[in-house]
Formats: sequence, C-alpha cells, structure tokens
Amino acid sequence: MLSSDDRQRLRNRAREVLDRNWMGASTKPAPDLYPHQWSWDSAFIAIGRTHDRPERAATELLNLFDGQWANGLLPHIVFDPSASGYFPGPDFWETHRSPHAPQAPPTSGIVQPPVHATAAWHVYRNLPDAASRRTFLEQIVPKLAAWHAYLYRERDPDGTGLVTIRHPWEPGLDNSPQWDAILARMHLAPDAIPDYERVDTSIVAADERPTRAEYDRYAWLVRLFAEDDYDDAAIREACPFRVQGVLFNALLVQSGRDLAAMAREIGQDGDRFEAQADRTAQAMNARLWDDAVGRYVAWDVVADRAVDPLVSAGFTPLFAGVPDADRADRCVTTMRRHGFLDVDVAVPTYAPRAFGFDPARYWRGPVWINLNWILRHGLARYGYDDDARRVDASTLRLVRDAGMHEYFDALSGAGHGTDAFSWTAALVLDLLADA
Ligand code: 9WN
Repeated sequence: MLSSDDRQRLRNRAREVLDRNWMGASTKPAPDLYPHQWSWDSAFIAIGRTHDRPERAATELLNLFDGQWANGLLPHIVFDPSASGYFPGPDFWETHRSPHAPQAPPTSGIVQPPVHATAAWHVYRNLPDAASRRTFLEQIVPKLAAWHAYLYRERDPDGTGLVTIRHPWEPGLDNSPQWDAILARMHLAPDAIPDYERVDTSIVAADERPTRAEYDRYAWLVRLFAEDDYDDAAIREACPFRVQGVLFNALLVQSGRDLAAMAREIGQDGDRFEAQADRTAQAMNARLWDDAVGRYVAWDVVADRAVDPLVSAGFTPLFAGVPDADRADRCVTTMRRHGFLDVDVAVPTYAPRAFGFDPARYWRGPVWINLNWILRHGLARYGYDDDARRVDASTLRLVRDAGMHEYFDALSGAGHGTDAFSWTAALVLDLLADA
C-alpha cells in the first residue's frame, strides 16, 4: 500500500508532467522522443486530465479531431509544425497525396486504437455544467461517428464485424512478438528499403527500442501507402500486413457502446453504434477466441491463420465485456498460469516464459501503464477485484519507485524508454482518483 504522502507526491508529479508536456491545445506524449500529438495517447491523457482540468481534456480530444480526414480516418499523429526531431515526419508521410487529408494540420496516414469515444465519455461526465457537457457532445459525437464509420467501411469492407490494422504502429504495440512472423515474411531487397534516419535511438538506448530490421519494414509500409496515395482499396490489395487485432477490436467494442450512450444523451439514435459493437463482440468470440489456451488471438488475414504469441493484449476483451463469464474465467486462469499476475511487477506485455521475452525491450515484455489500466478495468468488470487491486498496487509502486516512465522492466521494475511520459502520468491520476 502507498502512504497518503506517496499518493500526494505522485499526484503532484503527474500534474507537473502533464503541464510540462502541454502544447497549448494538446499534450505531447513526452518532451523529446514524441514532440507531436498522438492519437491514443491523447485519449488516455484526456481520461486522466478529466479529474483536474476537464476543459483541457475536452480541448485535447477536439484538437486531435482537427486532424481528422474527410473520409473519417483519424490519423495516429497530428504534427506540430513548429516541432522537429521525430522520424517519420510529414515529408516522409506525404499525406497531401490523399484527396482526403486536410491541408492543415499535417498528419500521418495511419490510425491507432479507437479508444476515443471511451475517453470522450469520461470527459463528458466530468465537465462542470450541463451547457458545456451538451456543447462538447454536439461537437464530438459526429466526429466519433465518422471515425467509426471509416473503420467499418474501409477496414472491414466484407462486413465480418472485425476491423483490420495494416501497420505495426496501428495497434500501438509496435514491436510486439505478435507481428514477428508477418514481418519475417516481408523479404526486402536492399534497394527496396527506403532511405531514412532514425531519431529515437539517439534519445533512448537502442536495445530498448525496435530493431533496424523492424524499422526498415515500418518505413517500407509507410512508403507503400504514400505511393498508393492512401487509397484504401489499393492498400487492401497491396499490403502484406493485414491483421484483425484483439486490442484494437476490443477497444472499438467499448467505444461503440460509449458512443451509443453519448448519442442518446443528445437525443440522437444510439442503436446503430450499439449494433456495430454487438457484431464486433460476436465476431471476436467466433473468430478470435483460442479455446486451447483460454485467451483471444489476433488473426493474420494474409496468411489466414491465428497469431500465436501469448501476449497480454489477448486478455483485453475483458475491458469491453466481450467474453461470457466462463470465457472470462478461462482468461484469468491463463493470466495466472503464465505469469501475467503472479509476479511482483505486473502486468508484463508478453508471457515471461515465452521465447523471445525481453523484460526491457519496448512491447516485448515490459509493463506499460495503459495496458495495466485496460486490464485492471477488465478484471474488475468481471468481479476479479483482488487481481484488479494487485495490478493497481503494482502500477503505483512502479511509478513511485522508478518515475513516470514510458515502460518498466518486467522483472526488476526499472524505468525504461522516455521519462515524463504523459499517459503514465494521466492514468496514474485516474487510478488515484478511483481509489
Ligand atoms: C510510433 C507515442 C507512441 C505510442 C505508441 C508507442 C510509440 C511510436 C514510436 O509511441 O510509437 O507511433 O515512434 O515508436 O509504441 O503506442 O502511441 O507515445
């Protein structure tokens, strides 16, 4: 248990980090490593900021949607034109080649997990008065509706209920072992690798980040999309990375339900969003459930097979109420059996005894606070309160002892990646407020 002094210190430190990373209308994820606005970061930041600066949280989300494309795509980065020092920047993305991209602000051309309606629901409930709550919903609901419509239209054109990601950056879990087999299939001749220079490894130790071979493929995919002028139909044909992700679809289910609730608050039809969420949840249970292990798996659409590595993302459907009680229990049993919950440092992003587990390298083992937040809510939703509390305690201990880091060594708890990381700070504020 943390003392009340510890809790107050953490709260103060979290607010300091968020204030320092505030750019006037949005919050950058970190001072040097990520100097622009990121999509799912802003959603988590808004959730945390609702407790002390709800107006700022509303501005954060609305500013992100200023970068939304005419076809509804919500880009994973909205660039701050006055900031530099991030690869890939606007010149590499060339999103002006798409007829849908806005003239300004400059953006990337891929997406991140749709947790925005859930964030908007948190913001809405914390705004101080009825008038500002209504204005916020009237502004944000149509933008969220266009975003979800893009996903169902362009990322699930066959109407399976499951939407598809097409770049390892889209699920937000960049170098997760889930994508290894797919990236290994992408044999790039040396002259096919685009010219580029990484910036990340001059800020953070290279052995905590993705490898050069992974970056070659990240960069190659970006160029493929640019050369296809970001045309969704062309990309669907050409892209070797097409995956129905667990975390992505789970967050879409919960966001669909939250969007339905918000639409109804302003007298609009919520049933269509609810129906989409139901279909996605059903499709997850039909296609992504792995009965042999007791968890959900991503689906590699190109190879038409399940993605095997045992990652914590496989339990995130708990967050959205996707499994029935029996499947939820199987998920929790798998978590316990494979070391996701029984270690002092919880929750590793990849099973600690799995091949290639690396406690300090990015999404290949380390603890990330946003996934802890998602999983603790999933556990609590099904009544696993002790496990949820264990995750909370571990989360707060990690940040107390190591600081507001981006991720934490899954064995020692040491802080890695950048310090002063915004979603760590924001979600700590949310956890402290909940407790
Ligand atoms: C690429 C900003 C983002 C997070 C991602 C995290 C990392 C970017 C990068 O940082 O990805 O989008 O440069 O590595 O993996 O989840 O949104 O914090």
